[in-house]
Amino acid sequence: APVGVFDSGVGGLSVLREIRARLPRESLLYVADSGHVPYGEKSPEYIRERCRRIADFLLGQGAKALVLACNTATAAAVAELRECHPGLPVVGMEPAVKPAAAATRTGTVGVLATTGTLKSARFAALLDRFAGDVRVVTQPCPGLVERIEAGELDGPQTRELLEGFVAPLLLEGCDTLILGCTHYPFIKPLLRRLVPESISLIDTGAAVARQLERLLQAGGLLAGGSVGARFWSSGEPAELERVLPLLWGEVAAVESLP
Ligand code: DGN
Repeated sequence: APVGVFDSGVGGLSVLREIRARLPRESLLYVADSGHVPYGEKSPEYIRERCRRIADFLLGQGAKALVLACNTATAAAVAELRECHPGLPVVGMEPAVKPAAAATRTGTVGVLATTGTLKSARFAALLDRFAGDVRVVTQPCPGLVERIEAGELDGPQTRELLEGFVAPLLLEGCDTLILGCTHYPFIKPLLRRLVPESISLIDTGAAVARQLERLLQAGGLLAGGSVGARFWSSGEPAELERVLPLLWGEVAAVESLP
């Protein structure tokens, strides 16, 4: 049986890549909710409704586990999805506060994420639990997801936008930046060029792939052979098809999400 992965758009492909690298024998289903992107400024109720529908679709396709490859969706909906589907492995994203707090030398950590993630109770709980004495400076990044959705990972507009978000974090003395949205690993090369070499950049995709592996293993659910990925979009399938070679590294057909 396949693993179902979804995001508001193309961001979750950064997580899907980590899953492919870690678990190459799993077959993968991916839903981009591109007809409703971005989630960042939407209400938690709206996001929960979208997650419910997409989860039902993926389970209808035979998914044996779900990955919410979106920090914003996880903050709003992971608890409810786990409640509705007891026994189903459900993996969510969260900004990597714990590893960042362990890594910082200046004692100040910056978090780049969507407004929805930063405002969530889940994020507040994460800080309570793991920030300790470390000062955490948050930076919402409205507009950045839209640039990445368009496949503009390196253009002047994306660069200018990102510079504006990062400059205050550097002024605050952050030496560690958390990429708290699954879209952002795609602009990591650009970000790397914009900040001094001494700044660490931390994201969560690889840890999520490891967590998925642990859950599949524990449930005796690891696949033994089938490979490949299938893609759906709630927006324009041709748009996702256009950016897949760049973001997924392969050409693939995209179906319309029913
Ligand atoms: N990729 C999503 C995240 O990780 O938060 C959010 C993107 C969005 O829809 N704003």
